[in-house]
Amino acid sequence: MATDLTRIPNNVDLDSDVRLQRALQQWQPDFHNWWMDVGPEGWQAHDIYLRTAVSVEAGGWARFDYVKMPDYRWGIFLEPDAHERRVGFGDHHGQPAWEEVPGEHRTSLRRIIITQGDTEPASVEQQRRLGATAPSLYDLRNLFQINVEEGRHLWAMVYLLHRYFGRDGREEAAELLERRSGDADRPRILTTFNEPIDDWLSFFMFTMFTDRDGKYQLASLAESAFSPLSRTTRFMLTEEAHHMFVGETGIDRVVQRSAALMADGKDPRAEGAIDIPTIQRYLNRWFSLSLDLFGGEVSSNAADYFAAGLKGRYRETVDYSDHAALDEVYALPVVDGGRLAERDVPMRNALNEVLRDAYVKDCQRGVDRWNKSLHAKGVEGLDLRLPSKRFHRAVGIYAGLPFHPDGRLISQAEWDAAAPEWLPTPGDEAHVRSLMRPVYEPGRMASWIAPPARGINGKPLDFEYVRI
Ligand code: BYC
Repeated sequence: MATDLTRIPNNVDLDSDVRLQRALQQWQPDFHNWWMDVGPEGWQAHDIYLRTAVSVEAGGWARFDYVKMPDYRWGIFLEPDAHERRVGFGDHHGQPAWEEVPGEHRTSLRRIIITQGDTEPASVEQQRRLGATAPSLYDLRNLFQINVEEGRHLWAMVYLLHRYFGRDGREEAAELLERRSGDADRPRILTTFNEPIDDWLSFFMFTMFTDRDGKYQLASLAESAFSPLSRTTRFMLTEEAHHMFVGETGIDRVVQRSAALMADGKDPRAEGAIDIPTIQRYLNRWFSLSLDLFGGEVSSNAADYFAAGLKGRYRETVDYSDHAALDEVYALPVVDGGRLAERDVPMRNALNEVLRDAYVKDCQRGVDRWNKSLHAKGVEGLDLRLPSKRFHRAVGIYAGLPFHPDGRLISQAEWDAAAPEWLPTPGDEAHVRSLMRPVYEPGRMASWIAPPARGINGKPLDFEYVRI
């Protein structure tokens, strides 16, 4: 495909940077090929009612129109510069923020940007087959909106690699299109981004829990002393909000549907809906997989990133007064001689855990909302719960150890016996899969999900969000 960079909406003065233009011109056709190869399967020629970012001006940054996905204008946007921005934390606190990459932090910064960038195409690959089974045109459109925006987030990281990291940045940008989610030889970097997402319950759990990890990681990068990273992640966060909305309201609608059936004395499974215990098991799975994405509880990487000013805490500038975090400790429950005991960890080494705590609180707010929907229909005693941070972990100090969802360390035999109550069983998966049938008549919903409260951009629910 001919590369026409004038079509890339941007606020980074792309026209005046010939070297950057050349790098992006080489990368763009590869991105297009990647999108056609492993992007949304079967929908590339359809008109989709999409939001496109066209500027960063408050209130006016997005435009809605019918677009074919391959023609989506993946733009490059950075939030405007804060005047005389300063490093907000760590050992360089108070010094002027950086407009270029300091040599001593180049390797770490590049690694953070690559890891962030790698998750974006990974999620598109994970979700590529969901278009065959969407529960409504509204949901189908939301899936594609998320997919194109993850594509744009990849562009955002590739812009940083091309603009600030020279030749090795360009090589890394190429590799972002070469790894594949779930591939045995060239997997995506982080664990969770290699898990398949083949059904819509998993998709809503992923956008609720895994995209929310994105929110927290991006927010901590928004604090970065490297201003271009801070500015681009701040703009990404505005798009991320919609992804989490899709997840949180998606699960809420599944819960509402099942609660309404139960209120009528019916069994959700028998009625082609999803029973609450199955929803709980999917929640347990995706919440624990997403907790892994924060890294180890005790991490010298996290301490180094903080000291250097690369990655701060959530709302570092607003919520904290001590930006050095040198004198505090974090009381961390660790397994010691077969029992849990608290150990004080120097705060800088516990920053992954501090971020994870902020994340858990945010997830709890969503779960409370789902329980409200249960109670509104008079369903009591089936409240959904977040399992303990220790449950079913594959990364960090609790990895592979048998923990009860309430956080107690149990024996392996107890775990083996109870795991089918806690994690999706083959029977759950078969039931959920059996419900995955496309419903593509405007305004109609699948049997297992309630309609959303409202349509998109003021349009009615029976609007043709995807032209079939
Ligand atoms: N999988 O010190 P540790 C999003 C590695 S989601 C595999 O404990 P650290 C999105 C680690 O690399 C947000 N490996 O962890 C959501 C290290 O390797 P080395 C994505 C893992 O480094 C939905 C070793 O284990 N953004 O945007 O403090 C849709 C020890 O690591 C994992 C970011 O993640 C894992 N889960 O923290 C679309 C931000 N965890 O050094 C998009 C950038 C750890 O021994 N990334 N390891 O070779 C980071 O800040 C950090 O890399 C992490 C890990 C927070 C992920």
